[in-house]
Amino acid sequence: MNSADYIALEHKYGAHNYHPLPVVLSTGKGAQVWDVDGKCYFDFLSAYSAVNQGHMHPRIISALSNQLQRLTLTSRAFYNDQLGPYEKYITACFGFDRVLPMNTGVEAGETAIKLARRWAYDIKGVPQNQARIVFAAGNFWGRTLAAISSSDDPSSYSGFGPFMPGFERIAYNSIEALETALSHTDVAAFMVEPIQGEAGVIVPDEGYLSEIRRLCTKNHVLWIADEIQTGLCRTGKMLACDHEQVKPDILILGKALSGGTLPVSAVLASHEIMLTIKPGEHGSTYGGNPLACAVATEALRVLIDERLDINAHERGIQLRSGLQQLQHRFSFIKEIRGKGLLNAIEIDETSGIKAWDICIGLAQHGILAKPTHGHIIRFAPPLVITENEIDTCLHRMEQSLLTYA
Ligand code: IF1
Repeated sequence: MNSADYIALEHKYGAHNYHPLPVVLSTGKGAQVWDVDGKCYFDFLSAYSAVNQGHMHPRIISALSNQLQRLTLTSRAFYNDQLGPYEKYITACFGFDRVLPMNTGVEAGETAIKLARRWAYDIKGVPQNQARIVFAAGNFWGRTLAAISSSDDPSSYSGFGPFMPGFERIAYNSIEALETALSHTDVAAFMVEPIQGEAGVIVPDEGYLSEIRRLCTKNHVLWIADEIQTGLCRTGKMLACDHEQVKPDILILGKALSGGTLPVSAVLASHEIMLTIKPGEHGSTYGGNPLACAVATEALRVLIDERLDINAHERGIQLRSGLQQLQHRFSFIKEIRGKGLLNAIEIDETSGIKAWDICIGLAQHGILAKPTHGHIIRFAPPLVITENEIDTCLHRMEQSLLTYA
């Protein structure tokens, strides 16, 4: 079978909930992937930041295959010999008392909101069913009914109502809006991404995270930091919050927590917050399974041992510098944004040039990237990408964009 055959199968038998680029991938290694015809690409999407450690990292695959020979799933009806050591390790990594293991990122978000509401009722004293959660405009934290209830993106929420009550949205990167919202006594939490990924890599002003910390503390409101996309070295620090040395009350992680092998997410919090949920009040079939714990432990160790935070920082500077040189040559590149290896370019919509067409051209030149919101292209390669590989990719980008010169 060739690419067209695989695409036809997905079109005929699958839901049409995505519009993929016409590329059919079959193998991957490090920053590169290969399609069924043997063409090699540099992956500048990284499965939306889930393969920070690179495709098929040998240490992570080894941890996976070793545990696969022993035990994959017990449910939490019993203990297992992987969960406790993993919980001790990940809580020490991030400086929290406790962790609640889940699977997908959106489940971690749902769990964080449930914890915040329960804390609001049991600890803060908010009247039952009155707890409010504040979100930022432009947020994206998944596809569940609660997640889309906080969204202001019609492609996320249209046609799926009615929506979750008790959710409020304020302008992102606005300290004034946050101060006003948090002054209400029934607010349980403010849930926000330190850099907004899906919104188009929106980097807030320096100091915004510090002000979130100050205002949440002042108003006895929990800060939930959604680091599912920005965390795990993606922005040049282990966590994006580390750029301002601030610590949220609840930290949610996912994606690269498993190095791109299987869904693993985590919610980290203090004793006070975490122990508001009692046995039998929350969970999931696969949450904390031995396979996930073994893989996540090794995925974290790889990030630390290989100093992928430093490489993300240095390669990010190199990439944005190269993109700025391209911007001088191609005026339709309206803006370059990013931190570490979470970057995006915004295409000037008045140019008539479509981000989709640019991505098709990039794919022909061996660079895989995907547009978001029609005119923004995310550039987020695996954090293992080398200096030479970035140079090679910048050259290929230039060759591809010459079409529009
Ligand atoms: C899709 C977007 C990215 C996330 C943040 C939680 C989650 C995500 C900051 C939920 C997930 C994924 C979902 C995937 C595409 C991708 C995405 F384009 F949708 F918005 F990355 F920007 N918090 N993002 O980015 O994690 O439940 O998916 O494990 O739904 O199309 P999940």
